[in-house]
Amino acid sequence: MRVQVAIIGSGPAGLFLGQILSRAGIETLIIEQRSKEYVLGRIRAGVLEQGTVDLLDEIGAGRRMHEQGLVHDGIELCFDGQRHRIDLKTLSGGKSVMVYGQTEVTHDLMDARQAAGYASVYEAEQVRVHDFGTDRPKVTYRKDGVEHVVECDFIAGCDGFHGVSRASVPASAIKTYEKIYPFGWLGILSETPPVSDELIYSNHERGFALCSMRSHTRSRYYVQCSLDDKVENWSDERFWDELRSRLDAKAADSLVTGPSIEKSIAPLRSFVAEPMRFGRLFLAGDAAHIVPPTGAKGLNLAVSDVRYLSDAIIRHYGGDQQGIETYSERCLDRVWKAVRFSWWMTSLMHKFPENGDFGQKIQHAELGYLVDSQAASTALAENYVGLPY
Ligand code: RFL
Ligand code: PHB
Repeated sequence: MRVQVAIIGSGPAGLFLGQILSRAGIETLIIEQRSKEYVLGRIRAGVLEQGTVDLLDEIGAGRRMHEQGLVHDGIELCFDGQRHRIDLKTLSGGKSVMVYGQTEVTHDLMDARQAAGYASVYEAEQVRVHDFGTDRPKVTYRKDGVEHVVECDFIAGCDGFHGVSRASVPASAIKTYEKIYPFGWLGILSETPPVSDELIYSNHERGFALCSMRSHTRSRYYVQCSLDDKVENWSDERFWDELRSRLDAKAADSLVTGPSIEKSIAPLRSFVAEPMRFGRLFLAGDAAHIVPPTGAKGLNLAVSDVRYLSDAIIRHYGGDQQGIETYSERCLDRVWKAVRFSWWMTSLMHKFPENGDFGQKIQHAELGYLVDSQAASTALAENYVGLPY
């Protein structure tokens, strides 16, 4: 078969791209190795920047988000047993974030794609990308024992950190930058009301903790854990006790606990691959870069890549190659700023025993400066709500 753009991966990057291009009259095929149910079962991001909210609206998939999502005008930083509010809205000149789960975004985009009748293949095996250094790239995959060949003009590698797209680029053509953090996040989801109206990021001597939510009745909580820790080591009770110990007294007292409905450990990593275009293969989202979740940037960065990529491809079909030529450069400028912010938030909020007493004093001084200085709080706010495109 032939399509204009073959999209590998049905995560947020692939689904947003598919929707924008298909609506612009460009033929796309999404090829995903997992089942729809598996993709929807992954619990991930929860915070959408205004630009992500706007894009979901622009492609006609924002209705449920506006009904069910929670607009947040601030976040709280907790340290020394006290909470300090960062007024995102006032400090950023009127911007907010939307708390709405990645699972729901994915759900809404899958529904919109299906309703419009655009093509997707799930449970594709042995997905491979070929000939992207030529004008006639191809994607091959197997489905139900049958081999399929998709000829296309462009391949969009939206297949996440472990995908096949980046792995298919010769090592000599790509440079990668990586930082692995010496801890992970243990996260749980529970059908309990959130402990507070806003997210709480807590720096505590026992380690970092984050109180987030999916709705007024569903909470998402995380605690910093060691890299070799196992979910099996964490009963619900142990998790709640640990979380409570890392919060201020008021939050600890009002925390409502209950059985977890999901529990998982994620390692923390910063990673960037450069460039993000190899001939007619483009990388977008986690396929090209990973940030630790502390700054809530991963999904939002995938969306900003897709804005640039869809613009480039639409312009290409209008006879203008400029967007294609500058895709990588435009993305990476914003990517590195988000990588920096996520690294900074991670360094500020977590426990790093290897940094010693000096490191701890510096971290503490920085937290104090951050909440006392309008200039410092403003820098946090403008990055958290999302830098301009
Ligand atoms: P995804 O979502 O990983 O989707 C890639 C898709 O590609 C498929 N795939 C393949 N398909 C075909 N052939 C192959 N060979 C393939 N290999 C893989 C996969 O099955 C998958 O369906 O990447 P995408 O679309 O770039 O989206 C990125 C986001 O998922 C990610 O950045 C965020 O979840 C990160 N993140 C957060 N981001 C935010 O913006 N705000 C947050 O609050 C936030 N919180 C988080 C997070 C990530 C977390 N974890 C689990 C690391 C919290 C956590 C705990
Ligand atoms: C989440 O709700 O899953 C979440 C929120 C904020 C973050 C990371 C994760 O920084």
